[in-house]
Amino acid sequence: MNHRIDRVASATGWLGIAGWLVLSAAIWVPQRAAAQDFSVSAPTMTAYVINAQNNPSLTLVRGRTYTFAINAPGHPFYIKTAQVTGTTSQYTSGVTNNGATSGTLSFAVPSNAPTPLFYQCAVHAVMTGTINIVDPPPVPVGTPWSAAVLGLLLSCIGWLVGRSRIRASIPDGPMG
Ligand SMILES: [Cu+2]
Repeated sequence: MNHRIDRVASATGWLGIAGWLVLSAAIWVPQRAAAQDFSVSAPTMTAYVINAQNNPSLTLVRGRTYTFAINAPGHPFYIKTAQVTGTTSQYTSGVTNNGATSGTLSFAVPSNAPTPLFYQCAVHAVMTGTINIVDPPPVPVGTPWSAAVLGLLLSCIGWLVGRSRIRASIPDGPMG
């Protein structure tokens, strides 16, 4: 009997672990993988080149962090709330190194970030583009959460069964 319970405990424990792995994969991996980095250069004074496109519109997701690898001497790269040159209308929440001409600008998009925002060269009016800010896709209700609940339930059962089996195997003592 003990061997059978042992196998049940072991199997439920592994199912519990599998449930958590499914949860992790379903929720966290897509969130991480979706964040993307941008490479910014300024070969002319007519457009930023971002990931090989001239002044592309970008779409960023609230709650995610993006990095802009900037190599644009003479073209300070700003995240702004309006398409104006100079240093006014900067959007600063979650932004580090706003106005960089080289190095890394990172943007941790706040949950309340407005849309649209813009990137804008401080010197040249035409070096600019739209940054659309969107909400993250909702976590699908069905799969990951039920997998997590099932996994937690199974690991609890596995733990309880395993514990009772261990207790049953402990001798009562010399007088027992
Ligand atoms: Cu410029």
